[in-house]
Amino acid sequence: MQALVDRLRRPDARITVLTGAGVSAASGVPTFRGADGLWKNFRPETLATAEAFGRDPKLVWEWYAWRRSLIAACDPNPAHRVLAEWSRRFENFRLITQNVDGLHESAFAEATARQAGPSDVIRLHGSIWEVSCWQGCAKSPARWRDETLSFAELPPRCPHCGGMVRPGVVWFGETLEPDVVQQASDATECEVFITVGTSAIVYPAAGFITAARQNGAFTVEINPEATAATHTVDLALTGGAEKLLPDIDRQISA
Ligand code: BJW
Ligand code: ZN
Repeated sequence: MQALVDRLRRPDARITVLTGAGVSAASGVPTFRGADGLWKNFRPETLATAEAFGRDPKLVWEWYAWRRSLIAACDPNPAHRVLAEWSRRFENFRLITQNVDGLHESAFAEATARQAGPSDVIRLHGSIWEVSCWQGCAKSPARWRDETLSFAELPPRCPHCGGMVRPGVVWFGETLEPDVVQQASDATECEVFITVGTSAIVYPAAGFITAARQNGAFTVEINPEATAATHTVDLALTGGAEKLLPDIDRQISA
């Protein structure tokens, strides 16, 4: 722990944090895998793929509408707040998230009194608060924000062509946006790389941990459980992000 704290005491330290569902667990957002995870009751291939959407768009939308309502009732927790504060404190801080819930962005807006932009939070898997036209009709933008909690019909309709819209998230088998991947890849050129609350099994996200190590970063994991990354990092801290991140923050401020 001291090795990490010493590195974080420099305001010009180049720090990158990669988060996953576990960072939002203390806010009440279910993770995907594990005992209480979303995949316990739902099979990914029936809900989180384009094939599943093509087969049964109403079922997929019911799942996303349920998750939207659940997330809308959640607030950022101390882990999101520390990371938002670090984005102000450190000159060279990058935050990459696999999460689609928008809680990093909410914490960032609270800490900085401005909305988070794409370079403040690098969102690998999109946003549950965005949608796009399933047909990709010519008149519609690539995606747009829609925070509706009770849709008049499921699937909701594209205002531009009347076809279906889909959630603005990245499903299995879909390619991530190339500029987002590039930004995340650039962020692995850092001195300290901290992976927080991810099982580190979904790619390309998990590969950024390896890339950071290969780029010479001191790599750290924060997670209550052992993961695919635990034995590859320089320092594995066992515990919840909502406790450990504020602990680290207190130590670097002391
Ligand atoms: C706590 C805690 C607390 C609990 N504090 N922690 C290379 C190798 C092998 C496979 C592939 C590869 N490249 C691509 C693939 C295929 C695939 C993949 O990775 N498959 C693996 C499962 C093997 N990847 C893709 O398909 C990606 N696309 C792609 O690469 O395109 C190129 C391509 C195209 C076609 C063919 C091949 C390549 C896209 C991946 C999209 C993932 N989408 C989802 C759904 C998003 C939408 C939605 O939300 O509905 O993203 S799946 C789901 O997993 C979601 C998450 O972002 C992602 C990661 O999950 P995460 O965040 O790690 O959550 P959990 O639940 O797994 O873990 C939570 C952790 O928190 C646990 O460790 C807990 O212990 C911990 N925790 N409480 C701190 N308080
Ligand atoms: Zn359309």
